[in-house]
Amino acid sequence: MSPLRAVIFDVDGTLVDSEQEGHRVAFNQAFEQLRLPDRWTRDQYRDLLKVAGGRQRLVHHLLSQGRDEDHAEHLATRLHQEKTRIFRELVGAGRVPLRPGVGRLVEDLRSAGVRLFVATTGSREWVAPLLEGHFGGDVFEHVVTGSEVPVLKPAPDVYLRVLELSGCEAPEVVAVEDSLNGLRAAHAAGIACLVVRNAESRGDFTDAELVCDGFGPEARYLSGAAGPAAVAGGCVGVETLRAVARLAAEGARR
Ligand code: XBP
Ligand code: MG
Repeated sequence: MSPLRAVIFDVDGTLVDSEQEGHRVAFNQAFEQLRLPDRWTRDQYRDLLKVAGGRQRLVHHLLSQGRDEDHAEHLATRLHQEKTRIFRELVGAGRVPLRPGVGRLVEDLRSAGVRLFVATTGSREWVAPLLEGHFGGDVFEHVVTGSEVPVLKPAPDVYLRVLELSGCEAPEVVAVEDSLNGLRAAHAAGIACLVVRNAESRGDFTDAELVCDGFGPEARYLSGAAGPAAVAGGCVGVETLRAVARLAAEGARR
């Protein structure tokens, strides 16, 4: 019997292609609304993604612009409230699409009886309507967002909270991520991780149990002990996640 009991999905960059045409657009519109000259280019934003959490990303940017800490914290709060409002509108307008192939994977996992959860750094104000819009209300048993945990990825808090809520043990679970912060958070919680890289993914993913470059027919094996057979046929499927789970189970037995 497969040891795969549950899969925990990251949101930004994993379930949805949300960063460059979504969050970055919302951040730039928030700068404009507050009459600030800052605008993030694609390259700047890709580099800023190493800072998890939109509000923390703003603090990092504002400090780098020479603002003092109190001013940066106060301004980041105002900017992030405005950005979140704008991003919710983008979600409502259908401007934050699923990544190709991930909707099929979610359905296949659900049909196979695998329990589904979400662990994201994103804010609940937009995560809830985004998941409702794409999946309805009964696909993910629990959704833990950056609004509910004291410390964001790469800290394990959001994943540990899902383990607590689900009653699952780490070796029975596989995380699906797109970023180094996400991989580190999953591993810090003792959870094996499939990384599905996207155009914004940067860093060394060598430690991941499996790395590929898409969910759909174009998916290519890139690295990981699960091996190329785990992505045979060019799709990330239930058997892909089961191959990662077997690795985790073997690791737990050592
Ligand atoms: C990615 C993030 C988020 C988004 C912005 O989260 O770091 O902060 O970039 O969303 P994940 P907020 O990949 O873990 O879903 O502005 O709401 O933080
Ligand atoms: Mg992500």
